[in-house]
This record gives sequence, structure tokens and C-alpha cells, in this order.
Amino acid sequence: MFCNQCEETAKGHGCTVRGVCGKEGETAGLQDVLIYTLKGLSVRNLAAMKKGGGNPEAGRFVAGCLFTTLTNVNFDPARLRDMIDEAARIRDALPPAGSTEPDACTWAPKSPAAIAAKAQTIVAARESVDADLQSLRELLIYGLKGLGAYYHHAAILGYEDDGITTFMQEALAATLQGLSIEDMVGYVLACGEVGVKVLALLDTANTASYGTPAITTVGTAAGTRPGILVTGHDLKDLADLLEQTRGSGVDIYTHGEMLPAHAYPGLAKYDHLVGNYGGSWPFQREEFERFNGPVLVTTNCLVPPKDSYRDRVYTTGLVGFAGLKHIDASPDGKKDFSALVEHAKRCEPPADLSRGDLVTGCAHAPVLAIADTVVGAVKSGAVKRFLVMAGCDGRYSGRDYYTRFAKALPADTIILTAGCAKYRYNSLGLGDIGGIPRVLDAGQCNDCYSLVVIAQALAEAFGVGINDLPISYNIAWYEQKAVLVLLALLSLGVKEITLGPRLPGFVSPGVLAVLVENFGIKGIATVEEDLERMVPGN
Ligand code: SF4
Ligand code: SF3
Repeated sequence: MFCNQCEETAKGHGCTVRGVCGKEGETAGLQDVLIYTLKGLSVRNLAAMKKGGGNPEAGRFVAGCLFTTLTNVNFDPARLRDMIDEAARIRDALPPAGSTEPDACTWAPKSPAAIAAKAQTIVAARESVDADLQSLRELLIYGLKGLGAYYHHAAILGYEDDGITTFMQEALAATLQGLSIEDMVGYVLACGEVGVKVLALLDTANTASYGTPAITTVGTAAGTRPGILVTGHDLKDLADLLEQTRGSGVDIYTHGEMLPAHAYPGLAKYDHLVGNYGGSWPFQREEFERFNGPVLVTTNCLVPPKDSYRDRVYTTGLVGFAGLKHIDASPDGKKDFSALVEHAKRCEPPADLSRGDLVTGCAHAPVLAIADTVVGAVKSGAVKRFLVMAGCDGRYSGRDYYTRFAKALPADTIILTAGCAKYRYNSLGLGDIGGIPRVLDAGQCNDCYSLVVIAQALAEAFGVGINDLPISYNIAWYEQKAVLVLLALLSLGVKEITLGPRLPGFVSPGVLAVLVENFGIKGIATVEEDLERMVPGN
């Protein structure tokens, strides 16, 4: 195996025996082969679309498969094998793209041995490609995984866009074409532009489905009734579970990236959505153990479970892990969560992990509703600077940097955040400035679009360009949704982004030089140095 797609990749280079995430070599190979087959499917589907044909369902399928290969989503070889078979079936039902097609269009996943051999060929092929070109291909593929993930989230709620899925297929096909460095850079930047579109689509999907978020204080104390813990990003799963558990005597708690669910009127209306339990995904092994009741994992990030609680973990949607119970949707799209409810009733209530109240729901609508206050606070000097600290949390010990950085910020600064990175500082009690919370949590990483809208609104209010605002970017990344968000920010012309806690292993020295020269991207240094650079004269 060779996998370098996340921040925790072994030795900062690549996992070659077993993933730091727990992914086995077999699973890594299956994920590579799935992506490879999607490339062939895309070549054929695009050719058919040009002639007025094609498979209109293929785009959504591709998005779901890309999401499946994201870090910490699906560890189950059997599920991945089924997806490869399905990808090949869809591909083979399309007419050939021409008299000479790439191997990805024609190879057949005839047996586990054939798939394993193909996986080895794919890994070996990396060696024969120019390092910068390979780096750009990987940057593009990882951006596409983020794109597929966000598209899948929107599509689940009924919001789709053929332009986005066509780009996804064009970009996948482009990685087979032996394009020049310049052309690949073009695709990478285009991926960011389409990323802005998908984030906007998802924003519309969420608010149309569950209402406009409101700035909301969420309790973290454990109650006295049995509970179900919901983690991941899929709001529809949570909504369906809340509806099915009404009056059951079972409480529902959010975990990790589900915290912002409390801000949506369509979800907050359920009295038995009682609070948030625990923190971000890296701490789930202790937190799930202490929760005592069943846990529903709707999307990333799943950590291989401990034996002490594995019988209480249920996966759903694209998430998979061999041996865990999986809740599938029926053909009409409905999911039956009754097994979790019955399971919860047999369990003790959660052990208390209280970390005080957390504030969330600071999405673009509620923040822009207080735009006059925010603009006034900047003009009066009460707010000197905004720090965008969005992104991921992770296990790497160096991530305490973000807690130390947040603590060291002067009292006249405001953190704009989204994603699970916020758990490094959202319970520090950083207070407010004239009623504006000093940690403005727009929501999940899925809600990064809010940060873009807020920045654009501030730029308009002050009549300046986006890079002339008193905003610094100190982004934490871990997986490929964050790669897409980074590309989206670059496509909007945002410069001088600080990225940490470690730079991606898949970025070659040549590509890094381009990122530094054109966008001013840097890695983190010490808290003191970074503070001086981002909040000069603090
Ligand atoms: Fe390694 Fe990250 Fe890939 Fe897992 S996802 S195998 S930790 S690089
Ligand atoms: Fe977190 Fe996995 Fe990226 Fe959604 S839950 S931000 S890491």
C-alpha cells in the first residue's frame, strides 16, 4: 500500500504497511482501485455525454465513491469490493470512448487477486511519474474527495448540480491524460472554484432543510436517561433519528462535528436533543466508552473501535468497518433506527464528561444580522483582528499549538471557525467583545462557506479587497475535506494562509514553491512567532 492523503501520514511521507488511521493494506489497495475504476467510468461517461447520452446517475455515484475513500470513512473491504464491481458495471454499460481507451476503461475486477494486482500496479506507477506532476495529481484527487464528500451531503438532502459532477468526472479523467504541470495546476485551481460552488449548494441544502441557524448555547452535561450519541456530519441521519425517538424515553446527544446541529430550528425543536457529549473525533475511544449507550457514526471520522464498546457502534451511509452493525437505507431511502433505540434502553445513562457550555451556530445569516455591531466594533478599535482558525482536529500531539495560540491571542481579537478544530479552544471561555462571541463557530467543516460569506461581507462593508481585511488565516487540516476548503480559499484569492500542524506529505518541494510564491502559504512556526506575524504588535 501507499497512502499519503492525510496529515497524519507515516513519517510525513506515506503509510506503506498499515495506516496510522488503522486502514489495512488491503483496504488501501481497494480504495486506490476504486478511484482508478472511477477514472475509466468518467472517461466513458464524458464521451457518451458529448454525444447526448451518458448515465445521469453516474455523477452522484462517483461523488459517493470519492467520499467513501476519504480518511476515516470506510475500512470495510467487502463494501469497497462491491463499489468497485458497481463502478465497473456502470462503466461497462457505457459505450467505449473511442478505439483506443485507457486501461482504466477496460480492466476487469474479475477476482480478489486481480484487484490486488491492480492495486500494486497503481502504487508502482507513482514511481515513474515526475514528482511535481504526481504531487499535483494527488492534490487534485484529494480535493476531489472533499468535493465528492460535500456533494454527497447536499445530494442526500435533494440538492444536486450537474455542473459539479461533470467537473468531478472531467478532473478524474484528466489524471489519466498525461497533462502538463500548467494544465494540472489549472485543474487544481478549478477544483477550488467548484469547491466554492459545492459549499454554497450544501449551505442552501442545510438551511432549506432545517432552517437558518441561530447563535446557540449548547450544554455538555450528561443526563439521567439512556442516550444515543450521533457523530459525523450527516444532518439527515440525525433528523430521522430524532423523529423516530420522539417519546421513546431515550435522549439524543451530538458528538464532534454534530455539535452545530443544535443551531438549526428544524433539529433544535426536539426536546430530547439534550446536548453535546465529548469533543472531537480523536478522543472518541475514551468518550464512546464512557457514553455507555449506542453510537451512530454517520460519516467521518471513525476510529477503529475498542472491544469495550464495539458492540454499541452502528455505522450508516458510506461509513463501514468490518464487524460493526450497519444501518442501511431501504430502497425508498428510509432508515430504520429502532435497533439503536432498543439497544439504548438496555444501557446505563452516559457518564458525565461536562466541559461547560459551547456556543455554535454563528453561520453567515446570524452573523450578518449583527453586521452593524461587528463593523462598529472594528471601527471603534474594540476588535483589532479576526483569526480564521477553521479546519480539522487530529491525534498529532503538536495540535496543542492551536490551544496555546487561541489562549495567547489578545482580548481584542475574534476567532472565526468551522470544523472540528474548534474543540482545541471552544471551551476555553474566551468570552465576548460587546456581545460578539470571541469564538464565532460557523458550524461543521461543511459550513466553511459561511466564513467566506462573512469575509466577503466585511470586505464590502469596509470597501477593501479580501486580503486587505484585518483577517489572518491559521488553518488546521487533517483530511481531504480540508484540502478542498483550502483550494476553495485559494480560488477566491485568499493569500498568506498558514497551514498546520504539518504540511501535506503529498506536496512536493516544487509544488510547495509554487504555493509559497503565488499564495504565500506557510507552515506553522511557534505560537509566539505566528502571533507576531498574524497579529502584529499584539
Ligand atoms: Fe495513512 Fe492517512 Fe492514508 Fe490513513 S488516510 S493510510 S493515516 S495517509
Ligand atoms: Fe473533523 Fe474528521 Fe476534518 Fe469535519 S470530523 S473537520 S477531521
